[in-house]
Amino acid sequence: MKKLLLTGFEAFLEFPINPTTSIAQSLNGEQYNGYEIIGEVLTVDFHKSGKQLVELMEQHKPDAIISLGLAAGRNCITPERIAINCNDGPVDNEGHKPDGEAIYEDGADGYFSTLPIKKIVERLKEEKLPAKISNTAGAYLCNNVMYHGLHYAKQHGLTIPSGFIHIPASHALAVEKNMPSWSEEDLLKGIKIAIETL
Ligand code: PCA
Repeated sequence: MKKLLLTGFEAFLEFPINPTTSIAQSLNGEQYNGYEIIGEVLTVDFHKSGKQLVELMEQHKPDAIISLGLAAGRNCITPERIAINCNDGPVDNEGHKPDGEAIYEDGADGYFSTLPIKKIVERLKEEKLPAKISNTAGAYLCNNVMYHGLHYAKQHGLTIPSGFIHIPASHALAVEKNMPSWSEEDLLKGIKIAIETL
């Protein structure tokens, strides 16, 4: 059976809950749409998160990769179009604060997602789940992990679908912080629909 590497992130910054943690954990070991799902939770650490993804790629040799992250304040599911070769943004969970450095000195400026991002958005909307393509994943850890996955695939001649999807806050997080939110059920349903498009 084919393997899908599905990653989420731990909590970070002022957000005590990261809804992507439980999505990765709950789908870990499940079989869905012809894929065995390997669900893993990454740290929010500029020195480690990308390496963790690459190690998981080397260990499992997945046939597809979907990485998930929280985009607090967004109101819909947003597959990301592009990852850029830049680390910037607020402090990570280990206290590192980059200042616009390249992720790989010799890396491409950017890599486009190889997930079927248009199809994902169409299918989500057909199921009445709000979605749109995002043209920037920022320069924080979500961009960093997406870049690492696509860079590794390029360097190793892998033609697998690989990319990143940002999701809105869950209600549990929005109770703590005032922001747009979705039920955990709908977030999970949205990610399963994304997996169905592969
Ligand atoms: N979102 C952050 C990092 C971890 C997460 O879930 C981001 O958008 O970069």
